[in-house]
Amino acid sequence: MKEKLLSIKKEAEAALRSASSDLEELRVRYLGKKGELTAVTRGMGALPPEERPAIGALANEVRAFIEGEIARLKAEREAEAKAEKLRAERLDVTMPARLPAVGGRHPLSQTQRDMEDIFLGMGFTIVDGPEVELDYYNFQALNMPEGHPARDTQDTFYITDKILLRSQTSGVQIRTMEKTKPPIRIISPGRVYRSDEVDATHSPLFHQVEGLVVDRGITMGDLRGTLLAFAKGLFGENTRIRFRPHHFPYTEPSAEVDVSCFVCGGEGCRLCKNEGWIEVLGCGMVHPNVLRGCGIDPDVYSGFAFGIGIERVTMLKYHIDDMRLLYENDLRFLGQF
Ligand code: 2U9
Repeated sequence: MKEKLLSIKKEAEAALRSASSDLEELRVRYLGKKGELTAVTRGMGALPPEERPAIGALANEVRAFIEGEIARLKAEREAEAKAEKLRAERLDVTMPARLPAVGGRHPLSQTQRDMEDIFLGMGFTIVDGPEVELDYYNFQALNMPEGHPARDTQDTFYITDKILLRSQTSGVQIRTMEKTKPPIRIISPGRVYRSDEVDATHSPLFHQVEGLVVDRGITMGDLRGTLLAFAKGLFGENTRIRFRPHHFPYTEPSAEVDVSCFVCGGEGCRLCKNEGWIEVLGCGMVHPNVLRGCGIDPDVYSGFAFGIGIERVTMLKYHIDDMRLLYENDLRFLGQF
């Protein structure tokens, strides 16, 4: 029996030592209720009583040895697995963070916001309106009756003979005048459409900010002061403006407005083509027919209006020489703003 116990010990030791050994399986095989060691100790009853203590002690020693080996190997394997897990999941917390790619505002949106901020600062309210517009609000109410030559030059996208894509945001101002009594001080930024061929300075879809002020006693002096404040706000405190006579059907008198070149200050340079001045907007005193058509008495009230192309201002400010760059959304271009 002694030999049997020693051979179990030897065999178990060899089995446990193999790296691929299944510890639980070996525990069951040697120590389990039906295990080899248990079978031997069960047979101890058949031994002469004087041999039992020595064999019992040896059996206990073998059991303790196998139990100890299993516990030791188990702990060793667990420690190894934990070390391996730590190695695999190692984090270098000192590594610089990968910053998320943050978008920026499109230069057209930026210019529109800059312009809005300037007019908001002067007490204007921003008003919105439909891009699909009635002929009445785009032309008729603006002193351009059917057959008026200005209708042809505007090359409008018609949807039906009475519905069109607005070619200016003026319908917004007409609706405001119909609905509210003066004083009125509004701007209407937004998308407009004209059937133009695409080139470096034209697009069938572009953006403008139009403005309208109506009250008692509004004069061209108010128009000039407002536009000077706008020009200084957008192009810099030293900016000067000049008016050149022009014609629009909806304003009388009308003017085009130049700003002193913000690159050379008026000396003459590439941007202003040596003129010293750059054209940026159109404006005028609201035509009496337009006021009357909206139920505002032109003998009591007067007003001024202006229109500014957002693309044109953006291209000037950021020295962009081709309008198409503003619509292609190439991130290499947009990333520069
Ligand atoms: C009402 C009455 C008058 C708006 C005006 C202009 C002059 C003008 C152009 C600027 C560049 C259009 O985007 S652009 O091509 N606009 O020159 N716009 S006066 O006049 C109005 C508007 C509304 C009721």
